[in-house]
Amino acid sequence: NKTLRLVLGDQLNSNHSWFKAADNSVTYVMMEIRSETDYASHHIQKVVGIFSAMRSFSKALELNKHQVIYMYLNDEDNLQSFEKNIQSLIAKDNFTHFEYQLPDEFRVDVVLKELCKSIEISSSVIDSEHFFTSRNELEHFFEGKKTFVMENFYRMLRKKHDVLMEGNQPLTGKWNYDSENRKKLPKNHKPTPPLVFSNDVSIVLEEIHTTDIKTIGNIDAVNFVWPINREQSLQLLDFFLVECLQLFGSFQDAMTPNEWSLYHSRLSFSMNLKMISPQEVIEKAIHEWHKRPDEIEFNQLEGFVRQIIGWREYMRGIYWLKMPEYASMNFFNNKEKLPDWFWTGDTKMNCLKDAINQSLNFAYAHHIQRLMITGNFALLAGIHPDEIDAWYLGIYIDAIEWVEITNTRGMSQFADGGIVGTKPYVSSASYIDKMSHYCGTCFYRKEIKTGEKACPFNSLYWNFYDKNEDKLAKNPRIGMMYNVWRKMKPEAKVALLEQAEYYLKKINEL
Ligand code: FAD
Ligand code: DLZ
Ligand code: SF4
Repeated sequence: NKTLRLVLGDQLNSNHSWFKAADNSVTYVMMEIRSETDYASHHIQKVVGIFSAMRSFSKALELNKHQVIYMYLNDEDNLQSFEKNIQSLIAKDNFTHFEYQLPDEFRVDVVLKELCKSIEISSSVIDSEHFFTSRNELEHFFEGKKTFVMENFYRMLRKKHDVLMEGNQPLTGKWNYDSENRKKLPKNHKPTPPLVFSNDVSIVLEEIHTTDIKTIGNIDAVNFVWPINREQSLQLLDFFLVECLQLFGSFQDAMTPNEWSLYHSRLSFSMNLKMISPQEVIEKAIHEWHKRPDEIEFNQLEGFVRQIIGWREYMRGIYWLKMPEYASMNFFNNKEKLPDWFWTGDTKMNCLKDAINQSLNFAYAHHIQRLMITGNFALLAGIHPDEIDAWYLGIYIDAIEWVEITNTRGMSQFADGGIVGTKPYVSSASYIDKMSHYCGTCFYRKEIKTGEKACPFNSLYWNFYDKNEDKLAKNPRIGMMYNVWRKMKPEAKVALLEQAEYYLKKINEL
């Protein structure tokens, strides 16, 4: 009896029931392969981070007496895909049974199901034991409903898992604190510097550089800032709880130049690779709030809990409900290419320059930068959702398709026509100025709509509404915008549309 168990690069969950006790009849396999490095132009920090975390996980398994086959990227017998490597191992080492954990990506799910049909030995699949919800829990919850309101799903999960509840009621009597969580950073406020690691990843980096793998972005190979194992992930969590949680909610939507993470946790990479679990993150956050009730207001805690037990689980559920159709949805029928400067950060638009450059330098941008700077611009400019998805799937260290595509195509681009969001997240310069300190030092002027130096967001914003009137005017949450648009003087409208057209024509020079 010999069992082969596959551990994917985003399944580094040391608390999984598989690893409770070492078993001589079981061998684990982990593999660095081209099918995974090449499905997007990943940020170099993402590939290095995932490989480093995988290597560290396999070493920890070996220390705990598990048998592990680790296939390095450049190993001669590495056939560079899950199915080929597994078929070859089964043939070579006479395994009698194959097991894997439910993958989080639709593509890999299909590959592994096909693989199990093609091999002659028996096979089985087990849960990854990471999420609060199962793959189909959202589908069951919304059965028969026309809309998928995140808030309802979130409340159900708070009740079901007894998170911040008093019997059947939310602790403090209120479910939602969003309205308190929209503050701009005060002018002279100096945010707490982020905890960064100094991992030496030069060996992994050199190995990647010997191949023709295409990557984007920058890296400091001797001071790699991201956590690459469970211990560092827990350190980052502790840092967040002690230093950031008390201001997390207040400044959740705030942006300021040269501060790349503010009071955000940067735990998405650790959680998406399953080095830490959403349960332990939430439990520790609640514990911290109990410990320091005078310092941590409830809105800060609820804002954080909502992102994890709410949005994160919700996006996973939508993904499994709507894939594979979701990946080709294009509600606005957008067709344009991303401007070149999305790959270089070389633009005069201050907000975009800052968000893109920090993404290239850290493989990270916080939520509101992704949504209201890069995402907002891409939607206003009518970029094809495939182009936008490819960019987001590559550039962020936490980008795994289940949570990338639902956020990008859904929340940010409204390409799903309103499954995830009730209206498109678009804005002119006034919102960006309200939430950030970008406009003051920008080449463009936030208050100008047409003519030289007009902020491109202003004309593109009205152009977007004008162009998509047939699809949006009936939306009750947007009707008001159309009243404003219709009441505008015809010459003002023409000037706005001409300005937008001019900017779209020279989009690469913005
Ligand atoms: P924090 O602000 O500290 O939030 C705490 C945690 O809550 C995060 O670690 C994350 O696990 C969870 N969370 C917060 N918002 C969301 C959300 N909208 N959906 C799911 N989980 C959420 N998140 C990814 O993990 N991977 C992606 O590829 C990804 N792509 C995105 C693309 C776009 C266009 C947008 C608008 C959002 C995207 N997000 C993605 C969601 C969110 O921006 C990131 O989870 C967050 O910025 C990660 O940083 P953090 O850990 O510091 O988050
Ligand atoms: C993202 C990624 C990369 C770049 N490389 C690997 C890899 O070499 N081996 C691996 O097992 N996983 C990798 N991953 C993460 C996978 O893409 C992820 O496991 C699938 O998307 C399934 O969710
Ligand atoms: Fe961005 Fe416009 Fe403000 Fe410049 S003026 S930072 S382009 S919103």
